[in-house]
Amino acid sequence: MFNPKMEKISRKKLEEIQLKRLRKIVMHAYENIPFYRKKIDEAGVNANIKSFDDIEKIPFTTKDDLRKNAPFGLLALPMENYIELHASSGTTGEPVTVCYTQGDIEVWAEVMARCLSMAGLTKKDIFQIPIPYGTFTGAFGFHYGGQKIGALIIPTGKGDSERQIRLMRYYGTTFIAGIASYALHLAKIAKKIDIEPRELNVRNGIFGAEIFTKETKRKIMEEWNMDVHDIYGLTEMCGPGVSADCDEHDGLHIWEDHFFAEIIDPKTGERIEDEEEGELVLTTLTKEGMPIIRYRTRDITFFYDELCNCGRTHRKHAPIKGRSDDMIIVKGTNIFPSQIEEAIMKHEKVGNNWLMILEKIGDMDGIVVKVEGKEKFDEKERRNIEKEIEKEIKIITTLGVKVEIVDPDTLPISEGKAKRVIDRRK
Ligand code: DLL
Repeated sequence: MFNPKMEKISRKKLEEIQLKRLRKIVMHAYENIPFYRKKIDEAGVNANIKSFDDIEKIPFTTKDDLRKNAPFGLLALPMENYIELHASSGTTGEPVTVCYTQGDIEVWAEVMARCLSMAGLTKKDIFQIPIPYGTFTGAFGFHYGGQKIGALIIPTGKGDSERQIRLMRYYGTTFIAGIASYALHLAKIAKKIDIEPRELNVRNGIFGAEIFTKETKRKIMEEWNMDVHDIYGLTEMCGPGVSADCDEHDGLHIWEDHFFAEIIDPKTGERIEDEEEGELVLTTLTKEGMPIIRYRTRDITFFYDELCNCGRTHRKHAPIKGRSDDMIIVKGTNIFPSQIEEAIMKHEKVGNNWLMILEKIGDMDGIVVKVEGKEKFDEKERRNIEKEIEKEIKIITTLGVKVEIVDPDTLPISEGKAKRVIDRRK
């Protein structure tokens, strides 16, 4: 563990720290950010909260609030205190901008070091970061965390997958990080240039930034012969580093001394019980530059009600199932792209790239799921695979969809987050 004292702290002490920090951060936001003062006053609540229940009275912050006050309207301190700026990759709509003080960067490095160490990173590792170094938070988060641990970092940055692979072989990279779908893309490119990913030195990887199903995880493990960890985070909180999974590979530990987490019913806004699925709401507990109170992440998950066998006392949430704004309603049924991915990834004969197209056929919604085959198949084989995946999707979602197996390398690829859904119904 990177910080065993804090990672294994008793629940009682952890909750004391949380409440103390929660009280301080709400007051800090109230006193220094006009947006929060107005919001809290208008809701007619007292910013001087006394208990965890009191926080429920404070209104939520939404992405729209951040956009309306962008780029610098939510800063709590004068400009000279800030040393770095990042912006969201804009998965849905315009980017959201955040600014960090020196202290905020230190907190980010700390939570990232805990996540990376949980995934096996040590000072002895050669840690390659094939993520764009730019306003996207990914690369810098991994970089600061890796530095804190003392690993040897190779900041290869954006793209050029062939070069990434050659550098892995040249330097003997042992640990990689990145976006989940890119790990599979890299494995494919390696094979194309006759490098077997399993024979490289890479033994550990940590990925996130987009839906990351068990099946995708298993595929990455197999392709690379490495252990794979899931890491979650969002620009509004710091970037990657809010939570990650330990070697139990069953749920992600949220660093509760830095983030206060609630799960709510997205429709009513009420808090819900552990083990019940809902929307994750996060409050930064230690972010001095741009504190965010009760942020509606739109990410769907649930809390585990038991503590983990690994000894860490910080609570776990399930892997993110999807975003409530990614949820698609087809023929009245709610589905998430992650469910389609789960069905596809179970099949041995398909590659990793897929796309879902929603269309109106007459008055009805129709879904076509295009999946790249591992190789070119003849008509009969293709039809068989299509039928098998259609059946699996039906089991998981109850929906009848049309699957089309297409030749390898014919669907668009992305070096950032994958775009899986095209909705042509409107
Ligand atoms: O994607 C931060 C990040 C970078 C996390 C690298 C992990 C690795 P944003 O661009 O602001 O930040 O996007 C945040 O991405 O609200 C989720 O919907 C989604 N997301 C992030 N991590 C995961 C994950 C970065 N492990 C949004 N599983 C979040 C599923 C994830 N979805």
